[in-house]
Amino acid sequence: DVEAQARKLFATAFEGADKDAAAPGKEKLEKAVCVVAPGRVNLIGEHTDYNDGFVMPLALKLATVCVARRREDGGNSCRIVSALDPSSMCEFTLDETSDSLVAGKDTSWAKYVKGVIKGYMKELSAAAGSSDGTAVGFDAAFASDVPIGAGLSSSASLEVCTAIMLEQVFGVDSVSPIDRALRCVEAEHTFAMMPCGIMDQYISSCGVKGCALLIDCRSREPTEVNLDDPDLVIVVANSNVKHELTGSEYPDRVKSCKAAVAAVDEEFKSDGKSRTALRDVSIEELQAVKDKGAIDEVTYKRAFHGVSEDKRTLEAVKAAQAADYVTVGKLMVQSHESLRDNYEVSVPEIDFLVDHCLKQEGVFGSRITGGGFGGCTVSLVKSDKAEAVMTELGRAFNEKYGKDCACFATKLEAGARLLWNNNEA
Ligand code: GAF
Repeated sequence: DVEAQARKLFATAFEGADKDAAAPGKEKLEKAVCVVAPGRVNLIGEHTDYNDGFVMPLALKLATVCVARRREDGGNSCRIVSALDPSSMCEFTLDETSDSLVAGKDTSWAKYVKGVIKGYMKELSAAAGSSDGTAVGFDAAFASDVPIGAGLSSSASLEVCTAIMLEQVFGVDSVSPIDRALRCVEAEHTFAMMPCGIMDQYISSCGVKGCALLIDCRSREPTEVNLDDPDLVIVVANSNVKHELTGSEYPDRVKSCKAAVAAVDEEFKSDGKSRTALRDVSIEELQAVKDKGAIDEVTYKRAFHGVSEDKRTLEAVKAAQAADYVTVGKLMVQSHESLRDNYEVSVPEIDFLVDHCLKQEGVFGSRITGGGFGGCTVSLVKSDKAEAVMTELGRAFNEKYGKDCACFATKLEAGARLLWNNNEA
């Protein structure tokens, strides 16, 4: 299990434990804390978060775990290590005048950790209690079972895990879970150069057990949607096509959406309405600016997806609240079609998984989930059919592509939290 991995890594990396001898669960880990932050899967509301729209994700059991301890000598250096590559320990100081916390200097996995630290420097300096405001460093070991590049928010879970680790290690209690998520989004923007919305970090930080969250990405208000239904299973299938969202595909789509908003705002400015995001735009207005030639066909398609996806998401929430999974499923399929044809973020392997899943008995709906260009599908399935659906998906995918797709059924988990704190006697 991931917690055991993180414990063991901490003991071997920082306590000199013999890596073969450290018995799981028997490490000392004095004065250490252990926190967890989950990955996520999004049921519907894709590529809407950066348009001030609506999303409906849930937190997974797959998660990043961190065991960490404040430096006891009061120094400001940090050591971080990841179970993904235990040999690549990264050391740096909490010194904003040095290079160590400068965006762009580190392109390794440590950039996510450093980006979050940067956003907590004020609290870390205050927590140190030193007269010159120098922050105290820490040692931290990370382990995760969120697959990387699978569209399940491995990087957001690392960021949120880092944030809650800092809060726990340094006794910071002034940061709300939503504020924590926003700081992690900032880290993603500035240190990973990814202009993402707030969904991934938000659900990793604020997830609620048994529920998906409808998140209004403008007001940042969450609404719990209880899906803890024994008749329903959420199935995730990983195409194992690695998505790399660091290329231009994602930023290009963000830009297209903004261009459509600007064109509509310009065209209709005499009505005095303020339009700052796709959230404020209607299909009719989009059509009008397209007809005038103010936006091209591709920009129109991108924006059309965003506007129609918001509507679908709100309808899906209503249907889910009424346990009308047939309607939720239909909306998920429409979402997939729009992501495939209008937003153009799907790939053949994902389309195959969705199409094949929809042919199976007991499937309400299926779609691509996350940023796209590979990654996973999410499907709503009747409980008594879930095993058969997963087996058949695996078989058919292997037959077609000669490789496995990892399928799993997930429960709806809680967001980031403390697992234990050895400072509390
Ligand atoms: C990625 C981004 F990080 C999210 O903010 C969101 O835009 C998603 O793609 C698409 O819905 O996961």
